[in-house]
Amino acid sequence: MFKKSQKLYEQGLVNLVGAVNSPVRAFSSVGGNPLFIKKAKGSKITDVDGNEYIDLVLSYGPMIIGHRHKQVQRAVVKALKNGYSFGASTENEIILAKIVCDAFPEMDKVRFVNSGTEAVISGVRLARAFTGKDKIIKFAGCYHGHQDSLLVAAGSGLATLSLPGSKGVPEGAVKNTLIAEYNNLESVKKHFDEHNDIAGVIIEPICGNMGVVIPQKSFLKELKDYLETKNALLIADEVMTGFRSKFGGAQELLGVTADITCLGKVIGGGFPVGAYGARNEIMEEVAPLGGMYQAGTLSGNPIAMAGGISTLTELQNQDPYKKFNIIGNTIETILLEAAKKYSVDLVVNRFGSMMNPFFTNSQVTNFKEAQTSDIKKFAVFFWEMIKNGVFLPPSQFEAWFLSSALTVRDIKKLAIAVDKAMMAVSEM
Ligand code: KE4
Repeated sequence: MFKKSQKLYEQGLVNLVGAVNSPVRAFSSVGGNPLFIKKAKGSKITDVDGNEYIDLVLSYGPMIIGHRHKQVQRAVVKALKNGYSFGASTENEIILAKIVCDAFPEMDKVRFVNSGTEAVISGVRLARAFTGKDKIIKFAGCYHGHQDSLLVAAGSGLATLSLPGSKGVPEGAVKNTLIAEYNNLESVKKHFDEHNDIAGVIIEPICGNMGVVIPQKSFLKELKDYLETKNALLIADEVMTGFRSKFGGAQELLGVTADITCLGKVIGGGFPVGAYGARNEIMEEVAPLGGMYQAGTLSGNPIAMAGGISTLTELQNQDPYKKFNIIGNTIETILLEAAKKYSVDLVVNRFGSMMNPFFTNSQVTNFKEAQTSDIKKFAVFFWEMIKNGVFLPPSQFEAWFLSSALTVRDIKKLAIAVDKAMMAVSEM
């Protein structure tokens, strides 16, 4: 079933670390070797052995309207005919900037970069530049890309590999990083009682990197109101949530407005685009207007901009968010009913089109509770889903994503796969 993937894996080990370019793709926490993908179209992805899967990874979020959408392909091919990169401004950057700023009420200006990590590096630097303070609070289990100062108590790949932090990050790089507990405002206030140089708090408004963890009802609003009393900024890391649960930010659905918003994934539609944005008085700190420096050779790349413009335009035309809720609710029900049928402890956290199961009987409202999930059960479930034609993120601590290309037939096939996978878990 996976002969060619196995062969490529062995070849990949020669010049690529673990045969991958991002750790989570190594399948470390589910065992076995990584799949190598050949192509994708719509809701499906096909590996090099010709096995086709319903794709709930979507490149960890970007492929929200499905793979190889014809509008995106048309726009990108057209852009390619004008050239690939100029190191100078192009009209596409203005077009995408307007689409993004119009979708975020408090965002007057945006700066494009090449990844979510770059967006967060810049957003954090901007908070420090604007406030003149150094410390940043992050929440255990949230992941904000691989910049030194936030690679502590992080989720996603670090949680997957059970890494407390990263080697190579000097003590000095994290001395200005304070850790709080998601959904626990007191754990934030404690830091303000002890420090008077906190520039802000960075948060995933819906966390997707512990698996999905949802803010309890008034947590974000109370956090923002509290920060205003402390002249500190709220930085919303919407790299994953941006445009995923509404055409704009999850922050708006949660009744809160961040001071700085970081974006990625969907806004590039599979091409490398990150962005950070804020109201004018904050963004005017950024060079060439202000003294906060940030730059990039391929920032605003015209091909990537074409990918982003066409993806967001198609997404806005489709307005699939009601459909996402219906499909998401259906999949949640399928999972819970199968767990009940086979007496498997299972909790499902979902927010719109991002969701995932935890093999635990505890509620999951923070990183500690997420870690009560039985990752051995997850591994068995994962491989059974693969064998039955469903591609999931190979980690308990990642969100599943829905695309608007999913069909009723896909959901029926997924239901059969879930039943078989849950039965396999119950027989462990
Ligand atoms: P990138 O640098 O990977 O584009 O974005 C970093 C990032 C920042 N903020 C949030 C909330 C994110 O989820 C991410 C990246 N997400 C992971 C998946 N959990 C990317 C997949 C990977 O690391 O291979």
